[in-house]
Amino acid sequence: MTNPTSNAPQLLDLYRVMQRIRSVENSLIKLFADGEVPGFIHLSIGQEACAAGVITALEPQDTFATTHRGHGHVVARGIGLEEFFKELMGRAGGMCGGRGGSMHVSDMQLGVLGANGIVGAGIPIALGSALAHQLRKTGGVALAFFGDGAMAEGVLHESMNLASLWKLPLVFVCENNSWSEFSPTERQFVAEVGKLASAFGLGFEQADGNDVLAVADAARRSLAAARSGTPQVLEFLTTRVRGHFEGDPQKYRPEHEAAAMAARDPLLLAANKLRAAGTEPAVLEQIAADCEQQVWQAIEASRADTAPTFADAMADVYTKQHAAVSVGGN
Ligand SMILES: Cc1ncc(C[n+]2csc(CCOP(=O)(O)OP(=O)(O)O)c2C)c(N)n1
Ligand SMILES: [Mg+2]
Repeated sequence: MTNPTSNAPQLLDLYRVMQRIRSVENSLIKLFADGEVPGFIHLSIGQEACAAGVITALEPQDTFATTHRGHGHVVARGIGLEEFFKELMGRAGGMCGGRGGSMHVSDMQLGVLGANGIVGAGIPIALGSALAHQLRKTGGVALAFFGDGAMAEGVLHESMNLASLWKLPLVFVCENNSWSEFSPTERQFVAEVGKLASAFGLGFEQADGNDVLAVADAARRSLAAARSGTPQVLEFLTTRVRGHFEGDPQKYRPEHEAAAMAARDPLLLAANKLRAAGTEPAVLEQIAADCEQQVWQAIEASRADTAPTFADAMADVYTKQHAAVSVGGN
């Protein structure tokens, strides 16, 4: 059994990351309700341990592709909060000039290959990145985040096949929150992701996705194996606390889930362990206060920024060639 006191410094660092994500997501609930964030947003409240635990195990040269529910991953990787909020609020200073929003957050300098609105579509992007790591001998590993909703997607199966065939430095990371939009996983997929892993000859590990230390340990093992040419699959069992998208009334969801999820809150679980190891409650309160302050400072800066001009909003949408074709009526 692990000694809680010896893990406390690592757990406190991970708690900080989880709290930062939670503060970002909580602020977005309010911003979205107030009409300050256009489009759809999918919040990762309840899944912070997956993001914090996996991302902490990455090396600087590693890369990852995330999903429509990707705020936690990019925040854990250290994406600039101002650029992030400006993007979500449709401002010119966002990392995509305010044109992409929540489902297009990215930062190539940090190896963040982008969020993605198409289920499963980040997986082959990560596969390509893993191939680039292998060919260029960067020593890096690529990660493909996906949800249980992507388990039945052909592109996952094809990517697993190629990863195994070419021995790519790739980790498939399934955040299984047991819901895909409004349907439970068992209504979507006949098998389990672990069985897919074994069918394709990939290493597999499953862990409690709300226990941040368990996530970090599993991620470190998988990354080490993938770095030496044995691609891996990780499955984290976690909880989607909010609706599929912000504003989803969730009438399809059994009422008892809320209490079960509250008891498994990853921040609560980590805070309990930290207190048991002697961390003063005031330390945790200060972390939350600091995160709030940083988040709202970034939001104020975003509010002060302007929307992109019409010309900037249209830039890079079509190449000249395509523009000419579309004008020509094709
Ligand atoms: C190819 C494709 N099919 C369907 C959709 C509609 N859609 C958006 S999110 C989603 C469910 C995704 O569930 P999961 O992968 O488990 O991720 P979660 O939302 O639980 O994080 C679906 C079906 C889509 N965006 N892309
Ligand atoms: Mg899901």
